Amino acid sequence: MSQKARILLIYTGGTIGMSKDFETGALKAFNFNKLLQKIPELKQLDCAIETYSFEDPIDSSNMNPEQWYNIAAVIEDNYTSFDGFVVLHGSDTMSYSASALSFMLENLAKPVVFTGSQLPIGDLRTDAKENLITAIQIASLLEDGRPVISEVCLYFEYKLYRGNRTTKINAEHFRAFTSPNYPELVESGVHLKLNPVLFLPLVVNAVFKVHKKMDTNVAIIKMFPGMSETVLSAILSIKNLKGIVLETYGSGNAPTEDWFLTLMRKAILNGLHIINVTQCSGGSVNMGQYETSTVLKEIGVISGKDITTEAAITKLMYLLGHDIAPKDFKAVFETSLRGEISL
Ligand code: ASN
Repeated sequence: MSQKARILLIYTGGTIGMSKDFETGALKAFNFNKLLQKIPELKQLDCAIETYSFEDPIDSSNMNPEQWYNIAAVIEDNYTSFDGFVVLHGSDTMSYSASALSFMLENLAKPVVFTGSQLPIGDLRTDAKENLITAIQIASLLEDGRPVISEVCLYFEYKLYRGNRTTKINAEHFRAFTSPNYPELVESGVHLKLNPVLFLPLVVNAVFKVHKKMDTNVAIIKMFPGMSETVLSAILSIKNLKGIVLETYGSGNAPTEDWFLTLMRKAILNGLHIINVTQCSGGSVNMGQYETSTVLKEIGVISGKDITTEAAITKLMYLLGHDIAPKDFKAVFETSLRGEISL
C-alpha cells in the first residue's frame, strides 16, 4: 500500500482567514482553528495534514523579511517529517514571499505551495476552498515515494505557477496572479494537467539549506518621464544603500540625458548594484538593443533579463546577504538560481 503524503499547512494570515470587524467593517485576520472548522472537506483529502499557525496572523501588507525567516524556519524544523508544505498567505505580497522563499530554500527537494484567496473562507462565493484543496492535492503528489514537484510555487484560480515568476495583477478578479514570462506548471481542470518539462529538476544528493540573511539596504526606482535629478540623486545618496532595482522602459531603456547617466555611473563606481528590469508586464531587458540602453550596459548595469520586480528585489536582498565579491556580483545575479530568469 502506498504511503499517504504528509502535508504541513502553514497559516500566516491573509483574506482567506479574515472576517469583518463589527465596529469598522474592515477585514482582519482571525484565528486558524476557526478557519479549519470552515473547511470540513480537508478530512476527505487523501493525505495526512498537520497545521502550524503564526501566533498573530497578518494581512500580507505587513509581511517582511523577519516573517520570511519565520516561514523558512518552520519549513526547516519540519523538513524531514513532511512530504510537502502549503503556505496560506495574503495575496497582496504573495509573489514577493514566494520569490524570497525560493532563494532562501536552497536544494529544496519538496514542494512549497503558496496559496490564499480573494474572498474569506466563510464567504458564500469564496475562492478559498478550491485554492486550498487543490494546493494541498498538488503538494501531496508523490511518484515512487518522491515528491513530483520540488520547488516554491504559487497556486491560484486553477493554476500552479513557479512562485518567483508570478506577479499580482488584479485586486478584483479571482484570477489575481499571472506568470508573464514562464508557463504554468500545472493546470487544474477535470484532471490536474502537469507540465513536468517545466518543473525544476529534483535535486538529489544535495543538502537542503535554509538561508536566513536578507539585506534590506535596497530600493526600487520606477522611471517615469519627468523624473528629476534631485529625486534620483537623493535616492542614490541614501546612506548604506547597496542595490537598486531600476524599472526602466520597454527592453531596458532609460533617458540618455547627461545628468541621468552621470548619476548612474557615479553610483556604480561607488559600489552600488543597479539591476535593470522592465516596467512592461512581459518580455525581457536587452541592453544594447536601443541606443537608450547602450550606455547602461557599458557602465556595468546588471541585466535582470525577464525577471519580475518581485523576484529581482528579493534576489538582490538574498545575494547582498551573502558576501559575494563585488567583481562577481553581476555575473551571479545574471544567472538563474531557482528558475527565476530565462537564460
Ligand atoms: N489584503 C489581503 C492580504 O494580502 C489581500 C488578500 O489576501 N486577498 O493579506
